[in-house]
Amino acid sequence: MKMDIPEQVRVARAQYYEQINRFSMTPLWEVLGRLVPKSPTPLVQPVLWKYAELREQVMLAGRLISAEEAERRVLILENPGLRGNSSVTQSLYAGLQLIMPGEVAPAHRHTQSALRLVLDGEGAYTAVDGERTTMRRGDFIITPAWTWHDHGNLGKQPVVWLDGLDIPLVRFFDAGFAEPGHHLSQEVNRPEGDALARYGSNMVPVDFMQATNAPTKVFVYPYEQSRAALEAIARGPVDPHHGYKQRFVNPATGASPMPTMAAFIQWLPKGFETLPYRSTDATVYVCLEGEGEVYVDDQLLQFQENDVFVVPSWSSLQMKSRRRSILFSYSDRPAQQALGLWRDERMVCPGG
Ligand code: 1HN
Repeated sequence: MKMDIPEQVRVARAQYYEQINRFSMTPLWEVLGRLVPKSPTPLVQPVLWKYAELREQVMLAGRLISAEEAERRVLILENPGLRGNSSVTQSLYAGLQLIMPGEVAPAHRHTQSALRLVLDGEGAYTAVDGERTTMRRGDFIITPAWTWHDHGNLGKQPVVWLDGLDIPLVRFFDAGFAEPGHHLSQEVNRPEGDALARYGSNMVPVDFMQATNAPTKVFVYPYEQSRAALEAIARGPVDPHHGYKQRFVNPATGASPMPTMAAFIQWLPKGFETLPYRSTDATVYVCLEGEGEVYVDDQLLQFQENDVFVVPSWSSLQMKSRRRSILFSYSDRPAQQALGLWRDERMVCPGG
């Protein structure tokens, strides 16, 4: 209820606010509506980065600084509503990383969890906990919290991938720790493919038991496998809000691969138009194949291969594929679910 406030009262209140300000106090009633909104009021904006522009700029960085000097040669994708915060959404970070032939990105570990989506080039590897995996386009690779990781490029082409980390979330909790490795590259003590064979083949080692929210030991989800699965699924019935959409899991538990971030991959048939959908997890999308357009509330974004776009919390999302499209996405959904906060809504009619 809005009431007219007499001048005398307004002055008295203003004086009082100044007085309590000196004691580091402030009146709740002036901010209550903003503190407890009826529904999310995100600062995060819908935004799309064209890969052609991203690539051009990150290649320029390749001439200015080495991966070793930079530690990680990355251009951060900052949401226009959150400039200066290294954030793509309130809880998540996104960056475009480049590694040139012959370079290494030195070993380290930190409490932030990271995921990678390989976009461009061949011949690089990521090492996680003593095993290297060759990075191929579309591969979804994870480095869970506090695992040693380093990258290298043994090939002849520049390699570019998207990094997704929970940096703002960890910063929010003031729970960030990091440690440099003892060597530039960590020692390799398992053959390539070992973790995927042991933990990602509908089996686990005989005595293996895992805590429900522990990260998976599978650290690469090869695109070849995800794509083949989508192709098979796309012969069956389609979800009107999502097309054919799958959630990546820790195969030992069914939970998300890491406790703070979920990752998804979806297939939209040519010409398919989704019904609008919204959820409280602001989401970063990457187009792996195809092209199309999305409406984020009233804003139209057109995507092509390797373009990156952001859908804010509780914004209605409607997608239309011009060609058969494959989209990867990630969000903080498991963190929200663990805290009992996550909501979603399948909307019935466009704009409804
Ligand atoms: C990191 O460790 C990587 O390992 C990439 O490639 C981006 C951004 C902030 C902090 C650590 C990587 C990062 C990062």
